[in-house]
Amino acid sequence: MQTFFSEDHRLHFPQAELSGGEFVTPYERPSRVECILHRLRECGFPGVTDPGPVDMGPVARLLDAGFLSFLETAYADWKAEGYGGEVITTAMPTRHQRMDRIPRCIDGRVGYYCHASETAITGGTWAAAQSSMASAQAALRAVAWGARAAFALCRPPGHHATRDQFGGYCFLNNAAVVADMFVAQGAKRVAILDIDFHHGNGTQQIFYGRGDVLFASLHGDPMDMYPYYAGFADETGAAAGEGTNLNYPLPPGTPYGPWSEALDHAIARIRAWGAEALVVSLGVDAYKDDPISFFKLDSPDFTDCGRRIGRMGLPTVFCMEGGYAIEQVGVNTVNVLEGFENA
Ligand code: Q9C
Ligand code: ZN
Repeated sequence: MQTFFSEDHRLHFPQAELSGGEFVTPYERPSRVECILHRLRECGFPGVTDPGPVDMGPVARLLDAGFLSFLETAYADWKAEGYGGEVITTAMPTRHQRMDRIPRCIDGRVGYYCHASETAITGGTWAAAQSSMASAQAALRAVAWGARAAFALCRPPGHHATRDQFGGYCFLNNAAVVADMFVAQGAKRVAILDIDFHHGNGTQQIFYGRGDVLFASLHGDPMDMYPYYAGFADETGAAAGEGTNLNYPLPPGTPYGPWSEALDHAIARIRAWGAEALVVSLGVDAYKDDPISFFKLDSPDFTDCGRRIGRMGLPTVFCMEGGYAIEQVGVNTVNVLEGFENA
């Protein structure tokens, strides 16, 4: 399968992530994708294709206009205020506060459009996020034109970004836009399978009320893990989307056995529902040595996981999400793709 990838991801590399009360070098860093590119080459995958420019039409159709223009000018607005550092929020609206007013000042706007303060915006973030989206869209086009599958090597990732909030290292929800583009091209039912270790709260939020896109996520129990306030099993969708949101929260230490049972359950539900196309939010942070996660998958498990996804027989777009064990992120990611191809 073809890989789509833009070098412009490098434009996003904040100096700092707020972690454990300290500023550390962000876990979500450029070397992650270098490691994946290296492994793709090692395994004889076909060349990597630059996606060309992003198509903002499908992005603007799905996401909030105010949010998009916020992202575009956030860093410039921050600098214009006289601030010396990167854009990091201090406040966010919480319970008992007003959610229906968008502040004029940049400090207030950053919090309004954010749901977690570990994630900084730099001068290059908007361009990098657009290039990541461009890769996802190019992969969608390859599949729409007849490829069985394509791999969008997205960076920064997307699945924590809601219709109008960034956070969790994510700015634009690549997988969500791909799913919506499948629908726009005529698919009646599209499934998103999110195997990143973290709950895909952004993707869930975007499709929660829709019956044409099913979202299924395997993740660390939000009682014990970010994003903390979403991802519980009783979140099943609303209105037209009732029954099309499937959460599989799993406890600390979960190994491949129970994880793969949940995967099989999700796959069976997607099959029974009648999905015509599949988007995989491909995070490999369920790996046993991931520095910020608590599952216990080993590298060969990712191959088996890919095989199970491949057996679904659906046109599939893979969008890269998380995975922070730098030395193994390439092997684990490519294992999923190889398992899929050899299914
Ligand atoms: N001390 C993705 O995997 N919490 N995002 C980090 C580190 C946020 C992960 C805590 C994790 C976000 C795409
Ligand atoms: Zn993750």
